[in-house]
Amino acid sequence: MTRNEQVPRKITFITGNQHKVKEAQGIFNHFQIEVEHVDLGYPEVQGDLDEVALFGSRYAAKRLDKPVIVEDAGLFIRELGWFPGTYSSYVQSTLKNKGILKLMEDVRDRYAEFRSVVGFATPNTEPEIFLGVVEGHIAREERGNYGFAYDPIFIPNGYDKTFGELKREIKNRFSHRRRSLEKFALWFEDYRGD
Ligand code: ITT
Repeated sequence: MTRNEQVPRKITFITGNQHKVKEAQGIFNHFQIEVEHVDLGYPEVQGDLDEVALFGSRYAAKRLDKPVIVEDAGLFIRELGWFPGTYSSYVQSTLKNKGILKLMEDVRDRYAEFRSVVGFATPNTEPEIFLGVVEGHIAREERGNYGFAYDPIFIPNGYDKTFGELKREIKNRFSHRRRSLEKFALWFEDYRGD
């Protein structure tokens, strides 16, 4: 059977973020994977993205007694010592984009990257993780209403628009989340576990 003739497979995606669900659906369409969304909530351990994805997927697979994926992401700005990084969620709800732009006011090196780590686990097996990165830089001002959170201040390499100015289908072609979910999807095609 060729890839295109494959029967759709389902994966349970644990997240509290509706934007991520929509992006994941758009991406998984290319791989004949159907997304079942569950907003279970899982304890986010203090640690890097890998640790959060490992712990979260292990925890959720055991709680739901089925295979699951979780995804942990963040914006990493080089000149700020890779801040906000694992504090992205907290910083987005406190400093917000305006606060980041203020911190970056006199900064010339504006390099930043979004990173995304997908964790896949089953109740009986150790998690697998998949990293996706997109490189770019921080804009001088917020632009665009598409996307969410840091999208209006992030300009991906090769573009002069922010993610906030790019429609979801364009962001989905090469975003950090596209890259981590695509790695997972290709691996999952050959996965024959439980
Ligand atoms: P979960 O329930 O899946 O954990 P979350 O919104 O808490 O959802 P993360 O912890 O993975 O998501 O992400 C941390 C923050 O990073 C998130 O709240 C956003 O502020 C930011 N972020 C992640 N992905 C982003 C993206 O594609 N565009 C803009 N900001 C993003």
